[in-house]
Amino acid sequence: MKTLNIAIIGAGMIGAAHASGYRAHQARLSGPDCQFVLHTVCDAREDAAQELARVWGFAHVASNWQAVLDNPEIDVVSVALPNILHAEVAAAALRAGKHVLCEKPLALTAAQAKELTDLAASSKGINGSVFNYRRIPAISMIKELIERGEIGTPTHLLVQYQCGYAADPLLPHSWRYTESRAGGGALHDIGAHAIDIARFLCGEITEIVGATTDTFIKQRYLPLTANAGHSHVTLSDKTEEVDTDDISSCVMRFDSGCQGLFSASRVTVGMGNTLSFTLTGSKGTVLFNSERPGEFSIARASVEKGAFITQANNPSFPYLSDMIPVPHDGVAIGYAEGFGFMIAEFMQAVAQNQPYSKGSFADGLAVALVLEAIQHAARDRRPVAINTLK
Ligand code: SOE
Repeated sequence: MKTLNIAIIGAGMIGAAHASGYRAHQARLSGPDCQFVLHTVCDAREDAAQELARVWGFAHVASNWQAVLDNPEIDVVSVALPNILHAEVAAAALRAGKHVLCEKPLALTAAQAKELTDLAASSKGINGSVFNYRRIPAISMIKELIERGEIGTPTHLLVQYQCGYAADPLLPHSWRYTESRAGGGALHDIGAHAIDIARFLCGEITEIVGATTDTFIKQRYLPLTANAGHSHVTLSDKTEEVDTDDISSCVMRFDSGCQGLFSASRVTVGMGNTLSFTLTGSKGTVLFNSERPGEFSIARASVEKGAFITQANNPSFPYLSDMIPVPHDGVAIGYAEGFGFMIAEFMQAVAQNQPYSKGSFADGLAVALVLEAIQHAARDRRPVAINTLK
């Protein structure tokens, strides 16, 4: 029997989402041929690693990621570290022969993402980028409806990711507010998901026609103690410059001819964590908002005279009938389940030694190219064709 030992590198806010996903699907995906083991949580802050391991039932803790990669027992690695470490640790994990699921953004720059994707193509490990929103059942259902031609040819996508986590000027400075450590701000942290969803629903983006990226809180106080996620801690009296965007927006074109309008904000008070879109097709329109993740609305010219109909929490949506304990009409699911469905698909790909297609490093690279094109378009105030960056 094959044993697949899992390690999570990074015990911060998103490391917990990885841990919960592996925990949720470990037993179900283990069988007579293959056994998944929750092996190690690694973090430079050993107490954080200890706590995450305790809560989700991982057997070991470590504080040095290189030692985890050197351990021949480890087969599967989740990279859940600050952005600056994604490419370095993912590359080292691939070279060590591991299967790698890496957080978004895949790298700080498109060039780094390309190097990593090339390495992945010649490595034996399976590679995956964290694009969990594709696995929200309502979004997967919308994708199926588009493929079935229910809304005709997509002509316009308005996609937004709005958060309020950075709206408070007293939130401490951290790696998220420095381009050399984060790649970008709202654009890379949450915009990456929105761009992935745009590609998932409407295909390749070919051009950023125009863009603007702005920082509204230009200085933040340095913290006196370590902080993870978006937590408030005691502040020092020293400030440091913020050089990553609080809000980014662009107009974009898709290969299909569809037109796109994108915005990502981390300073929108009242919006905790909201990904939303309106997709217009030649025969209908679809609406989605992640604050109601189980539902979407659709209007079709040919049905009910084009009136909107809302479909919610229906076991006919992808993932719901076979992945949750209560696949019943009206039983709602949320962020953690969708994240877990992504982890489960990655585990399945690893168990079967099959490429993981719905969000590979190649998708991470495609998103990195679009993020960089938005930055160039904003800085130079000009249109940027994506293929000029390749
Ligand atoms: C930002 O608040 C954040 O934690 C992102 O970094 C994650 O990628 C997103 O899934 C949830 O929100």
